[in-house]
Amino acid sequence: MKPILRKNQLILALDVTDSENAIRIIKETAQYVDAVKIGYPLVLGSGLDIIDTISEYAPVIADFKVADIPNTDRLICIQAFEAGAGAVIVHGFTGMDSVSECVKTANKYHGEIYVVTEMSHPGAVEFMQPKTLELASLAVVCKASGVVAPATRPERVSYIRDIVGDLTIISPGVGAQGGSAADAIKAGADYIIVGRSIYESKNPGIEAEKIVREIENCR
Ligand code: OMP
Repeated sequence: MKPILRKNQLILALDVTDSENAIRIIKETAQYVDAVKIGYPLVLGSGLDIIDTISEYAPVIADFKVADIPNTDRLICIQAFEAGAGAVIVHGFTGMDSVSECVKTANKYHGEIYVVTEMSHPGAVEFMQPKTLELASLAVVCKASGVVAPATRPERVSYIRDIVGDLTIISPGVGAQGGSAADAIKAGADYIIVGRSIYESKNPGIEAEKIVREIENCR
């Protein structure tokens, strides 16, 4: 995969379900995004081959939130990397053996693993937030490339930054979920993940450019 360069600091969450729409949106936004995050909506809607198609425009992060026993995790990660993904998002609550297996598999493909720490939605405070320290620490111990941290709570991005040191932080929750790109970047996120504000917009390219300018202005 092409390396994810810290250029625009924007990752597009391409959560549409049909390939035609997905290709239209990435064509309009490719110049503004550093990577595209593809998850279950698009893969289940249009097949795993969409990863390869989209990776012609930008590196792909497969958001499969892998959360199983090590062997099943390994099999899922192999499918994602073989399909052309450069990175896979995994859950950490399954424990060190599961996350380590994902990292080991990623290393064979020169790929990356991102571990979810605290999610961006309100329900994340129920069970995840009390374990953020452990989940973020696990990412460090397992030598993951980075973590996912909530742009909806910039103070938690700062907290997570202190735990993970120089690991990459990718941060969803901007726009539709109420978070601000500038606040998350100032709090220590390396990349902002944005979905609906871009792909539901009449002009995804203009919307993506607007977010990139906002990030530039807060550097
Ligand atoms: P929008 O809310 O439409 O901008 O999309 C956010 C994207 O980030 C979606 O693909 C979510 O599945 C994803 N996401 C979160 O919103 N919150 C999280 O805590 C973690 C993720 C993720 O792992 O990407």
